[in-house]
Amino acid sequence: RASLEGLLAEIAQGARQACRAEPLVDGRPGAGQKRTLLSPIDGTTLVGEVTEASPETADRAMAAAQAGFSAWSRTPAETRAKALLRAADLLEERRGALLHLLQVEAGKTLDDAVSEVREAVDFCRYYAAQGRTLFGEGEPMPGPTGESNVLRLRGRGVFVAISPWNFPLAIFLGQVTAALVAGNAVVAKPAEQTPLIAALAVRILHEAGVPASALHLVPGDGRVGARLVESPLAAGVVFTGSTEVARIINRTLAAKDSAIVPLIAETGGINGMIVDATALPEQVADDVVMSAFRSAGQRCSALRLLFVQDDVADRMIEMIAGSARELKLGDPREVSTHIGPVIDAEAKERLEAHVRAMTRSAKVRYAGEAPAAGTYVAPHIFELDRPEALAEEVFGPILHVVRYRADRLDDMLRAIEATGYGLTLGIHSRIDATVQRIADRLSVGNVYVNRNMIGAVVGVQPFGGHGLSGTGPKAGGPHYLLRFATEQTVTVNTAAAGGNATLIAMGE
Ligand code: UN1
Repeated sequence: RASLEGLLAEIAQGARQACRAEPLVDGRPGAGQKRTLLSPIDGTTLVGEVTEASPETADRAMAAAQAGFSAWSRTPAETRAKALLRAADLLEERRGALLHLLQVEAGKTLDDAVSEVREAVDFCRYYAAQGRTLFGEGEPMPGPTGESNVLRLRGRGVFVAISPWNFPLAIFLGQVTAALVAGNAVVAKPAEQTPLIAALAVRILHEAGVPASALHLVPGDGRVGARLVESPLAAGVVFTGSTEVARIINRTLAAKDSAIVPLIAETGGINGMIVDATALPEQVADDVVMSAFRSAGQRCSALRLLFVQDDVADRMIEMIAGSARELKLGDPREVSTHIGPVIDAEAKERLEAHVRAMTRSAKVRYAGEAPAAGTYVAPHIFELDRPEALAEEVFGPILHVVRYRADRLDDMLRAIEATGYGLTLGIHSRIDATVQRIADRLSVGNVYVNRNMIGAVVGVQPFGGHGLSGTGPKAGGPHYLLRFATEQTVTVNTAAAGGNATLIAMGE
């Protein structure tokens, strides 16, 4: 109770800060078009104002980053890591303002907002720890006498970071800090729906010691993103968002004459969960509701397609619907709220069109109710005849259920595979052999057994998938930073006149 009151007081205090986002090129405001941002909570409350970068501002940011790269890439990895650690401390100090923005700009519940600040802090600390070992002096390689060989990792150049609105702080910072600690200069474009929290995160990183010449911000929509990706100065792109946009970025990069530019993409999923007859019903109900409806289903990890063994299907579905009925939908600033709004009117329309189509073609097993004002979408559970009836990722609080016969489990696994996605998978079973067989059979990135399937923890459950779900490597895992770097081997003939042995001390 006392800590909850403290938290609410922190948020009230944080809410007093003026909210503005503008392009930041070398730390100075850049030109662009102004736009006001209204909260998804009610569609009318003014959250703040954003200046969206003009094409010229985007170009200037790329050029400034290119200039800033040389000094930042030669800054010792230890110094770069320290800036991230300082940023983590500042994020904790400014938690109130961050929570406030997560709630009013992104519509997050208090639980979701608190977890997100935690995740952002974790990313900073984790990548700092990884970065200081990976990007140090370089690794001596074995070789013949009279020669020294060192392999070292270095930044690629200007990294373009394009991030989503569903984790506007954690994923924004995860991308940016990974690129920075690896020695890249960064031009970051946050989602057009959530530029304010990104702007605050950039101010924090600058204050923490990341030079303004190494980190530039360009708010705007897809046109700004396209401009950055098309730039001949882009040495790498890190993107989280839809599969469709990842494809466009891929094509743009593939057409470049200047270089082969890598893309690190984390995209969507039609994530499945398999529940067999041995699963514990109460546990299943809790985990399904959490996985499908928390964050209003707006997580790429969320459960979309639930497979329940037919012997227990009716009982399970009734229990799940019963748990869903307990969920409180509404203003996310109220502590008792479980589900807040979806991000904007466009998302609401798209989701409601899906609900209408499913209501016609499938069996409605649960239909919730949503407040009229703001962009709320009522949670729904539909029962489908066959898994193929869900053909695309539906990014909201809508769950689809299919019942299967035990001897047809393989057909279900094939259906999951046939979606082409491979992000998260849930399994509820008390038979080890079943769990093992399913996990072995499906090539998905994150498998969760007898628990919910969202909320991957940095450094604990590295997150990311394959196929249509992304390129890997996994965010928050030990291999992530490697993709942000190039490798250089330096071979020195130490037997040559005078010996150049000093060159091998890669202190730079
Ligand atoms: C996303 O929705 O883009 O596991 C990523 C989770 C989060 C990641 C979601 N850590 O739910």
